[in-house]
Formats: sequence, structure tokens, C-alpha cells
Amino acid sequence: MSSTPFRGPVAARTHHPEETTTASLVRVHNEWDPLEEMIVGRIEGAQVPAPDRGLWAIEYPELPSIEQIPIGPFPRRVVDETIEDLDLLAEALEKLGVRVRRPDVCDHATPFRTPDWESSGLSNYCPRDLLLAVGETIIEAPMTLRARQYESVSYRSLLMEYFESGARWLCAPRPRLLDSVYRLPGSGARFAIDESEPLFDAANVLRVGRNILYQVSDTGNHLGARWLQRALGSGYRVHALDNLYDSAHIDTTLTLVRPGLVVANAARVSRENLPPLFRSWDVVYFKDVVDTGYVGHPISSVWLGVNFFMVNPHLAIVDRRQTALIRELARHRVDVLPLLLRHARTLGGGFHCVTLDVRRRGELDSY
Ligand code: ABU
Repeated sequence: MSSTPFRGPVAARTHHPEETTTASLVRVHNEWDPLEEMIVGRIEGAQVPAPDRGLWAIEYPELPSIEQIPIGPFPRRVVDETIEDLDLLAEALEKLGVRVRRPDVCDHATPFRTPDWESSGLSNYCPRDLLLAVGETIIEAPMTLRARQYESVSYRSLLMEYFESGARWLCAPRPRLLDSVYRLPGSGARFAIDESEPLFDAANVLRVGRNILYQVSDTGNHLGARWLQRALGSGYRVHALDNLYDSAHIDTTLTLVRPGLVVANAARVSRENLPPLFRSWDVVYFKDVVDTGYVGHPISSVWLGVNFFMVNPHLAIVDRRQTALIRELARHRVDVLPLLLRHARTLGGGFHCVTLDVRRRGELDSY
């Protein structure tokens, strides 16, 4: 087990007196406390960007060549049905009393340049990938794909509002993402990115109070974990886990239900690599995921089926086609609001990915 704390013992600490304010619209300590405010993504304007080494290495490593990446807009039907599904999710949350926020609509085909390369954008479908809310801090992650370097522009007015309310707003060092960062499919390297600069997608992280789980993988390196530990300070302990899943994001591998209950993807997690934090928890090693299919080329595995989120410790929002999972949650006294994301696999995001919980009612604890 490689759970690597980078700083000393966990201790309560405030960064600066002015940074702790009950008025902050960002205040979230874990994945299950009662939800008060959530960002729900958008699909309008989404596209697969011009191909580059990173897109191939991270999103399409199974393709034999970079030229075979299916670039361009997603099919009209996929976009229209996803607009409906996301709007229904937003409505359902509002009926539950949750304040729902959305990013601005953006044309991701607009090209942009840095001194080193040119790219265009991807989508605003997955706020979870991009922004990390921990306590009263919201962080723009140092994204691993070039195409996603300016995605946070669509969240700018929201970030300003959060800042004005008292939240601590950080942007991780903008990565340079030279060609040499990426290790191409077939190179024999374990991960698609190297350790030359801090890199991580926010969806590599799960919040368990003062313990922050961080998946080292194609979308997060050790330097990224070190940066995050330093940014959060000694009140938190970042656990860098390099034995869970080598590909993108942690939220199809572990899903936290409430203190003491976690759903683990049985294809990736066993007693041997279960994070030590969960040794005294009930663990549902779940295997009966339903493949909900895709159009064209999928950018995620069948395990998007376990990519659900908690509205509170007793209520989950789960894809309604995941009948075995819904039964399993019922066995553990968890109610489910069954909803639909018809194109989750095509677009690379389930219910946890397409949302970002920025405020939950509850206190910071150590678990
Ligand atoms: N965006 C998460 C995809 C992870 C997976 O394919 O399992």
C-alpha cells in the first residue's frame, strides 16, 4: 500500500483569520453531508479537440494512431439528449432544495495559443474534473490535457461570486504541457504523464474530511499531490494512492456513501489495495455494473455505472439502469433517486463527474 502523506501529523489549522467565514458560498468537507449548492455541467458547444500527444495518451490510448481520434463535435442527438438529461438533473436537485449553478455556454471550437502550442477546447460537461472544492477553498486544477487549460473561463463569474462571498480561490500553477510531458501509448511507461511539473485533474480527488484521497494515475502525478498538500496546509493529509487505477479519475473506482460505508469497484479494488483509511469501514465490493453503451467511440469504461453522488447520507442519485447497484444500496438503507444520463460513456462522465458540490452542511472531521 502506498499511502504517502507529504506533511506532518494532521492538526487543526486555519490558513488566515480572514479566510474562515460562515458567509463563504464554498464550504464542503466530504462527499455525503447534506447538499446545499451544486454546479451542474453543460454539453452545449462540446467537441473532441484537434488531436495532440496528450489527448491520445490519456483519452484514446487504445487507438493504434493519433490520426484515428474522432475529432469534431459530438452527434446532434447525443448533445440534445444530454441537454435534456442535465436539465432534469438540475430540476431534481432544485426540488430537493439544492441551489443549482451552471457554467456559461461556450464554443469550445475557438482555438487558443500558449507560447508552446495551440489547441481548442473540449466541453463544460464535467465540472468535477476541473474544479476542486475543499473546505472554503476552490481550486482550478492543473489539468492534464492541453484542451482543458482554459475551461475554467466558463466558470469565471461563479468563481468571482464565490471569492466575493469569502471563499479562498486558488489556481494551481498553469502547466506548460510540452510534448515531453506525455508518454505515448506503446512506450511501456506506466502512466501517460511524467513528473516534470505538478499535474492533476480535480476528479483524481475524494474528500473524507481532513483526509484527502488522491489517485496517482494518467491524470495526476506525485508532484500534483505535493502541490495540493502544500496548498491545503497541515490541517489536511493528502494520501497519494498509486495502486488503485492507472487511467483517468478516482470516481469510477471508489464512491463514498457516508462515514463508514464505501462502494468499491471490485474490478479494481480488493482488500489488498483498499486505502487503509477504509479498513474499519463497510466496503461494498461491487461487480454487477450494467454497460449502458455508447455512440461512436467511448471515452470511459462501463464503470461510470458506479459514478454516483450523495445528496445526503441517506439519498443517492444513481443512473436508473444500474439496478444491481440500486438494490445493493437499498440493502445498506440508502434511498436512490434514479435518473438518466443516456450518453455518459460517450461523453466520459456519470453523475459524479457532471456535478461539483460546492457547499454541504456539516463540520470538518477526521474520520
Ligand atoms: N471520467 C472518468 C472515467 C473513468 C473510467 O473510464 O473508468
